[in-house]
Amino acid sequence: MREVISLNVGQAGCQIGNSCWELYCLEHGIQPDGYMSPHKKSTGREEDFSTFFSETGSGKYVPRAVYVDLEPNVIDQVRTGEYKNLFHPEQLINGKEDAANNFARGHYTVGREIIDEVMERVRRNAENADGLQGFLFTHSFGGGTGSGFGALMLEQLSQEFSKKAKLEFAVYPAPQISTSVVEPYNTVLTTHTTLEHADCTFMVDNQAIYDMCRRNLDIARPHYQNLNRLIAQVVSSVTASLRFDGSLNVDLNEFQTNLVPYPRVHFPLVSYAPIVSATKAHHESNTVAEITNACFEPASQMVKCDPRTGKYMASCLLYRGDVVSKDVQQAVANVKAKKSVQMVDWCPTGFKIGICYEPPRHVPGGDLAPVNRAVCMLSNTTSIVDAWQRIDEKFDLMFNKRAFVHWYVGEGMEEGEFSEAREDLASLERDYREVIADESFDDGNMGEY
Ligand SMILES: Nc1nc2c(ncn2[C@@H]2O[C@H](COP(=O)(O)OP(=O)(O)OP(=O)(O)O)[C@@H](O)[C@H]2O)c(=O)[nH]1
Ligand SMILES: [Mg+2]
Repeated sequence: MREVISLNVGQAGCQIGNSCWELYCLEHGIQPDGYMSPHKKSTGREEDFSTFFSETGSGKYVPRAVYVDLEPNVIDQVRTGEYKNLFHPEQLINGKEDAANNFARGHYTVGREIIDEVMERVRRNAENADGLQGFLFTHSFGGGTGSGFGALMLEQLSQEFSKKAKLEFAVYPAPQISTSVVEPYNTVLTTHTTLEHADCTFMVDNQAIYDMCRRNLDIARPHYQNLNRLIAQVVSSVTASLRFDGSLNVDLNEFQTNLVPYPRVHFPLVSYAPIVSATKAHHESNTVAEITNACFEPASQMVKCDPRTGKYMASCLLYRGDVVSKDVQQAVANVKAKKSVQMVDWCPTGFKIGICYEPPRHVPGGDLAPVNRAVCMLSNTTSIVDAWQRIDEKFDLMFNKRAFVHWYVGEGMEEGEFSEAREDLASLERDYREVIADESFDDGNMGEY
């Protein structure tokens, strides 16, 4: 059971998808036209193309992916862009008009018109896989299509493919970069609707990524592509063990089992290191110890929150590249000695380690320096509740005045759905708080490695 189907929904979902496929193609030596690069050197490593690509009779590799947007622009750019021949035209689906930042349009009205066609394409991709492992969903929480149509798809996927893993990467809205004021509404509504349908959700906070681009990569005014290429490195790290060999491979199901102690508490915090520009790269030695340490710095986190104020329920460190187990053990021991990392009392298992030998791939023209090793940390920490609290407060400010609610009611939603969704998010916040309700905070309790 290996294959994974990527579902890229709405503008953010599709554009992040573009950066991911650009990177996967580089990693696997596949050209933008879908054929294997003639220069692809045999690395002697075991690779599994079939996880993410299907091979046609003519030797072309086609992404196991479906792109959907309710309007044509973003997908037209794929159709005419450098990777236009990589995809089969049937994988790229768009409607005529977008969801206008409105969850209700994506979920109930405009989205309904296209959902059957989309599910049909997903089904066809699923039939094309021998042992489908699951789905990797990318979308924004804040867009009308990403939130509303994304939720509609996840509901249907959960009915039809209840046994398959559903992992999502979701763009958490940032006020400075956001395109609309109602993103907190869409975020709360989509989270409520999908809470039971997604197994594990990795949030990427645009503000956090934006700050990394400015601070670490010296990009004065980052564009979406700068953000997306960074996000793609993270998505690639999370999925590398499914595609490449390593001494300690952690597969999709293993992640979930380790990271999700209760079904609703499924939003691990992602950290990544090193994030360093080419110009600064030769000042860094980038040892296993350094990149491990960096994961515990707030500047490496994909979501702004303070893990020192919470407790860890689980943590996975996924290394890739030139990394040996001995160095990892040493690095983790050092972190233990120095940092105050608190594990919950009832789950003292410490860190799960994955090592994949494939190093991160440099994207030509990209911002990140070429490096020979990197690490991605996934930790289920109670401090991520900060992110929910922030969005809930913004929701309340508007909803107390019933501001903008008429746009949703105009698409057939009832005000009661807002209250119900908000109630559910309040209970999600409580779920996180209860995890540590009766525990004391003592120093150095970090469990066993
Ligand atoms: N990281 C990242 N965020 C994006 C990108 N495009 C849009 N966003 C963010 O996504 C949110 C807006 O959602 P979109 O994905 O553009 O909206 P959509 O899903 O196309 O929905 P509608 O256009 O309303 O139908 C805002 O928070 C944007 O900042 C992107 O390429 N990368
Ligand atoms: Mg859009």
